[in-house]
Amino acid sequence: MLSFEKIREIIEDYSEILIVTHKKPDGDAIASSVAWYYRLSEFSVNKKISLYINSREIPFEYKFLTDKVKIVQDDYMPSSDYIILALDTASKDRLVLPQIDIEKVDIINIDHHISNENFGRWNHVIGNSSSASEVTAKLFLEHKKFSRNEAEALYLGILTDTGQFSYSLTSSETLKMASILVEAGADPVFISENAYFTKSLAYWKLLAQAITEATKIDNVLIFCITSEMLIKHDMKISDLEQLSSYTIRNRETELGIVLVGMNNDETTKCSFRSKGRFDVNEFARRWDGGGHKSASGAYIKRPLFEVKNEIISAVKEICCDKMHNNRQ
Ligand SMILES: [Mn+2]
Repeated sequence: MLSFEKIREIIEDYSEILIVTHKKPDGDAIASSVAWYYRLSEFSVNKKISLYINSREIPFEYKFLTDKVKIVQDDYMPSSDYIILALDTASKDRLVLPQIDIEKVDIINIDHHISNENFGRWNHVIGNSSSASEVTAKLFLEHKKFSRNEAEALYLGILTDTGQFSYSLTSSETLKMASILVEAGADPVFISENAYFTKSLAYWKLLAQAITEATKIDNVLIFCITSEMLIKHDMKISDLEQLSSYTIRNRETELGIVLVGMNNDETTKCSFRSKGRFDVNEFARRWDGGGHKSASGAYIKRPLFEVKNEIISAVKEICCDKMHNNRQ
């Protein structure tokens, strides 16, 4: 475990800090990265602070955060003497970087995934924390109060990773931190409007089709989004952020699954959501994925319909039995 002071000591030995996060960044990934960018830019004036997020993958609803900061391009080359600060990323292969050789770089790994592989030279992983943004907020408070920009970013990260304070990792600590962030200038109305009320009608039409065509097995609901559906509704994969949360927002579902076909359905992105009684981190591990007990995911390099059949079999064999047993 690291303290803010320790992180400060570590980065003293480098002339540049490159902040990075995971593929298909969600609200928490973007928010925690942006917050670190603000904090380090402020006190490390003699160092270069660079932020890299694949700009093509930033969901529309979080652009209000990234529009205010400078993000380096894909062909960016850091100075010879730099360190990576990785946020919200469970394993090294999930990191998205500009064109650099990660094997030669020191990494500080700050995260909250219980599946985190501690891939950094230094690791600060709090597995029971709601979000990388909450982990970050606690570290920042050891140093000093939040600026308004930091507070806005971190509130957004906590809000989205807790499903608007509804998932099981929402603790009294989380809510206290949200309160401190609001006191520091985060505007809950403005942030919620951006994060949740800016979806296009095309998004809702896609969701309607996904619900209409969903597969339901006992208390498991599976949405299947094909590449063709994305084209039909003129949507990108990055527009689908939060879609998986709709699978469990009804009283019939305990476990929700969203399968998205990528590259013409040749590869499959899986998201798993649970109301908390079923461990989806464990479930995702069957396909080398991971995450949290109530939210996890996996990328499977096989066609969508092959994966769908396999997941349906797994659901039939294991999930239903397990949930029946849990209820007894
Ligand atoms: Mn997160």
